Amino acid sequence: AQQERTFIALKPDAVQRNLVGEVIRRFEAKGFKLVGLKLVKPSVETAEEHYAEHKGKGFYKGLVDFITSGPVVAMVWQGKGVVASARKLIGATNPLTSEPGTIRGDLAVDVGRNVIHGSDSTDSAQREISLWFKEGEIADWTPVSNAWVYE
Ligand code: DAT
Ligand code: MG
Repeated sequence: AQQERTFIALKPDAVQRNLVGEVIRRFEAKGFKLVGLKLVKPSVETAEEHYAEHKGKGFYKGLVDFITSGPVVAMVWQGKGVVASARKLIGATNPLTSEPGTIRGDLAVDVGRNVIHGSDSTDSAQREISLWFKEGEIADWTPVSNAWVYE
């Protein structure tokens, strides 16, 4: 269960607003393990595949335009229950209704500028990790803090 992985992306607004460190800090402080990290300006093809489930919706084009508008920090985080836990750390999709204490609740206002993406299931996580990362770009390691994070 500690091997569960999720895909997290800091969107172009997060990079522009200098929130990269703040968001990474929250995942580190929680106790999750960073196993993949890169700054990339996504191609339209990658963005469309990433958001394929939303194809046909009114906000799809704007979403693809936005996510491809600048560099994104793509990450893979690993840990017990990390997929669901990351979604809780991130908060609701619309930042106006995200709870305070969540990333979107604390750091964002508009749904089209909501700072961060996180996989919504372990299946989505697998699909998204393989879309954004090659095998050699993910590095597992053993944190010295393991015994103090896990019982
Ligand atoms: P989430 O990012 O919380 O998984 P989602 O998968 O439903 O949310 O949608 C993907 C992104 O699309 C979301 O982060 C912001 C944008 N989006 C979703 N619903 C929207 C809407 N009603 N209007 C504008 N943008 C929207
Ligand atoms: Mg989603």
